[in-house]
Amino acid sequence: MLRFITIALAVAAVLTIFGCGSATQNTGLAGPDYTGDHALINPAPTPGEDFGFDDNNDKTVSGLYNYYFEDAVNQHSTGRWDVTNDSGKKSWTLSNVFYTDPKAWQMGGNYWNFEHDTLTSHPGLVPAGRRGVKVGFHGRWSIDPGDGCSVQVSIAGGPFTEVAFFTGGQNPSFPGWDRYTLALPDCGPQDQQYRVRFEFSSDGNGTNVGFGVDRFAIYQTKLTVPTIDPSKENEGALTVTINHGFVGERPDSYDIYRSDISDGQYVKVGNTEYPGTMFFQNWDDPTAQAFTEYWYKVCSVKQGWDDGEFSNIDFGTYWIAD
Ligand SMILES: [Ca+2]
Ligand SMILES: [Ca+2]
Ligand SMILES: [Ca+2]
Repeated sequence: MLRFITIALAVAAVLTIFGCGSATQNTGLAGPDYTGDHALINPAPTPGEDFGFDDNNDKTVSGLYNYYFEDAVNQHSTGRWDVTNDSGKKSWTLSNVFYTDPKAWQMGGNYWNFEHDTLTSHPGLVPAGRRGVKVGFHGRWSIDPGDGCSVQVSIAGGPFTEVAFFTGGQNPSFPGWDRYTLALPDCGPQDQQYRVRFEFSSDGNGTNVGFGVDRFAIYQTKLTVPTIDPSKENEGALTVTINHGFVGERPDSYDIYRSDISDGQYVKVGNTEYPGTMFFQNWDDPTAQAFTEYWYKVCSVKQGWDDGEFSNIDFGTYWIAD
């Protein structure tokens, strides 16, 4: 008898550790199937992309990003999000445990069994045809295996679909914060409202800290801004050397604009593909005349993006070889 009890306790301990007892799974959740497949589980953090805004200037214009919804998460954030607490206990609250002073959204700290709570951004309008739309935020999470936080998107009032699911672990810098960037669907042929939802749920078996969200945005990274260096005394051709920008979204190609004088009217005179692997791109002006000075500026272009900001302006000349 003692031997049987020992085995039974060992089995129960294994079920507790792995959270795989069928009786402990969530039932009746309105969201996606938490026991089924998830498109992306525990994505790796994405260092390198950060937002210029903070709690003092969270409506600022950025040279690097187009923001469609942004929130540094502060004392004003209750007016920017919708919160539901569908089964009582803890709920999404503005916490003093933050990445950027003074607040961050937090679900739990610690959460209870049988939670079901949502945090949904107000709509952000994404312009027609926009590609490369992303959601970015700083996250701080520690969640038991049977529980999870689903990040979802709704477009034009449609159903929420899952983008990523966080469960059974914690972010690498925990109890610090890590930055996450997740791709969202392209915008359709008309302007569309995007909303992002964090849906947290827990089963009846074991709890943990929960999920925190700070410095959040639905956004697009702007195109890189090149610099140019046209030839001054080239032999046989006027060559515009385009040096790639190293910050921002890589372009499909560059548009080259030309004018006869530095502050004159610039007209598009060519386009050259972004070569990708090269450090720079040389473009020979096919209509430039020898011994004549021309002025140039160049911008990045890509389908689904606004044209990038113009490069520096510079002049070029060439002479004819003997
Ligand atoms: Ca709750
Ligand atoms: Ca904050
Ligand atoms: Ca649990």
